[in-house]
Amino acid sequence: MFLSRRAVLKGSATAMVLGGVGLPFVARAQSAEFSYKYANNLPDSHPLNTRAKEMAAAIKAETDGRFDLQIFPNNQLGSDTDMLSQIRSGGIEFFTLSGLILSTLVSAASINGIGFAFPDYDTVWKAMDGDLGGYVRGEIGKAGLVVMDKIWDNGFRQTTSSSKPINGPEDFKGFKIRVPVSPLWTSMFKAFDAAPASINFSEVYSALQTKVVEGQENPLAIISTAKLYEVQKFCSLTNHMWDGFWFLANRRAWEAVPQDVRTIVAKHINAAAVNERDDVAKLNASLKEDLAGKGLVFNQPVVAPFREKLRAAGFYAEWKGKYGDQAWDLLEKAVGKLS
Ligand code: X2X
Repeated sequence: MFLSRRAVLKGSATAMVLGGVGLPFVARAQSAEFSYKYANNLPDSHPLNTRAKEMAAAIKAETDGRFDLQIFPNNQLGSDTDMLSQIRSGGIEFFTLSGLILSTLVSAASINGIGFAFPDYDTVWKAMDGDLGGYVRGEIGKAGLVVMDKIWDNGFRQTTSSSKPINGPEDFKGFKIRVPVSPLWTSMFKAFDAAPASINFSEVYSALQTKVVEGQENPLAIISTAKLYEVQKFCSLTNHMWDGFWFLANRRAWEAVPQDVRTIVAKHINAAAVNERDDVAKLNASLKEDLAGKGLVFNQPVVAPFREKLRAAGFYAEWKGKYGDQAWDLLEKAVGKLS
């Protein structure tokens, strides 16, 4: 922040001089008062980044160039673990992170990822735009980060593998599966008697390619845009959890922005989130056929035995205890009784 403001001051001094010699476009290009970085872990072609680019242009236009949002997709600025520490220190100003990974800092933030909790998107958006999401955002705020109101869609997660399809919970036994860095993910796949390995998304393609792990789980939009189908054979539509990205801001950087500009920035970020939800839903409808055409073999397992296995392993009881009654009640109010 300090450096970029200094650069802005220097920039406008230069621009004043250059402006006199007939290079007005230099003055325009350097006139942003706030030049903030937004980093994320997804490929450039994922709807999250397509909508982010649109949103950055809308913010620039409506702030008359005062606010310039620079997007760094695809782990260009590091893994999720790196970026989480950068958003806390102010090295980056904005970052989208799965609530499940954010739970390494804010324990309540993984609650939407409880296995088989959400039956469909209607239930997801009602909860995340309603009381459950409000509760989680409150907890994120207490941890010193700013969070935008609307969560972005990652999606319902499916299981891919290079070795075998997953037809029932017994197929997870001993299965070497990559999971993101989050206690909830590890706990859930341990409850299935799988062998989960915590690996940041930046390393997933190569971990699958070199067979460090047999499989991974992600929504179809990621399996497609990150080209995981190139290094996986089977896709089992397990729909085992719903995952979304919270749009986070470094508090000091956010509070340095005047209120009128903040209102514009937040408005466009939240609008982009709502559009991105739509894009991902539409993609999901067409991707199964598309990915099958690329050689991925699909199967649709029955869900009830997976849920039963988690229940029998004490998974729901354990996490109810960890989140506490208040949070768990909000989850059950949204999705029905779980344990
Ligand atoms: O790391 C993953 O698998 C991803 C991209 O889905 C998340 O950000 C949780």
